[in-house]
Amino acid sequence: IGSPTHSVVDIHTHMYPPAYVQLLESRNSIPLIRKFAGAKEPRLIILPAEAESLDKMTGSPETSHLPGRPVTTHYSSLKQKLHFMDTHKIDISVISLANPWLDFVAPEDAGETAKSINQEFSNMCAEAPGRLFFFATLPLTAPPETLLAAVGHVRSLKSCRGVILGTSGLGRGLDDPALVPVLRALAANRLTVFLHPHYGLPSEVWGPRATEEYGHVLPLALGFPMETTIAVARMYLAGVFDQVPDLRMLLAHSGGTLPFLAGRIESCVVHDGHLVREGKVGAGRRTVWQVLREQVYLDAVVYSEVGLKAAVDASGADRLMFGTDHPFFPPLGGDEQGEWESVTWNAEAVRKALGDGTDGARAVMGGNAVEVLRLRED
Ligand code: 5CU
Repeated sequence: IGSPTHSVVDIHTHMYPPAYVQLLESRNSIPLIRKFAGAKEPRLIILPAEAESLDKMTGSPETSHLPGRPVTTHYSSLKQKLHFMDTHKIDISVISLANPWLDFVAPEDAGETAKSINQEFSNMCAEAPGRLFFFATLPLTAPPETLLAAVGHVRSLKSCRGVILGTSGLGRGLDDPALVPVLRALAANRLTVFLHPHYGLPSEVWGPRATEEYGHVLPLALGFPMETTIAVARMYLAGVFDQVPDLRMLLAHSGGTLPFLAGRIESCVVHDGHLVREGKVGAGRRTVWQVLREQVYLDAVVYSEVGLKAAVDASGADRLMFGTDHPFFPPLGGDEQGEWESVTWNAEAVRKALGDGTDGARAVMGGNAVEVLRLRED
């Protein structure tokens, strides 16, 4: 999917460094990594539905019915990440820790845990100079001074280009005024915030049949994108984008459903009596559309040209960046060392939405990431 003159960059690609794997192995409640008798690989169990399956488990279940997903070499091995990149002709990857990051770590441990994990990411990048950069992880449960010190630490790491952030923020969401100083510090240091979901929607919305019958489809396909949509809508309504005008956010999964629903959000704002009475719908208001074009970037991890076209229309082809979501969505039953269909679907969506070999397609496949994340700089 690459070419000699135009870099292909994967900005949505996760790694589980050994220290994080050990942390998850030491746990008894989600998120955790557990070994099961007869299973080749340990299992990563992170979603509430998987915890339910784990709780219901009795005896030794068949290895085909284990909860969670297998922790293959794709999760932690740098050699494997580089092989995956080579297989898919990806020149540069901007790696990040996967959900749920350090959201569960005790306040007193969070600062040091973040420091060592970010250092591990920095070391991995140093092993493949020019090919790897990273989004760091913040100790969000730590006291405010530790959290701000962590921003200072990650900005000093050569290959760090931003931070990956979940939607819970300090525990009360991203519209929490207490988070504003952190967002200001990130913006001041030109650290892009890669916003990624984890919590989805409450399990009840999936109905009583979901756990037994529908696998992970509903929380991953619908819960994740709705979570992102809601988090950004709350930030918008709270005025966070105006309070931190230099903040730049890269939204996972093409912004959830934001490109599709921005018009509806706008209409609901303009027709809301409470907002109008409070003077929040005055002439100086920036619309959701403006924020999408001024402060937001979207990844291209949406798997179809239909969703991608909406993302292009909402934010512009100059604000979209290709991603793979590796190591998630491997080919089931296929060769994990070969091409992954999940990757080719995303690359094909870019070609179909923007045209094969066009400037727009090249920008989305890598040019935008190189510019926005300064990937040619040391
Ligand atoms: O398959 C999954 O659970 C996931 C996940 O947890 N995080 C992610 O980014 N993609 C897929």
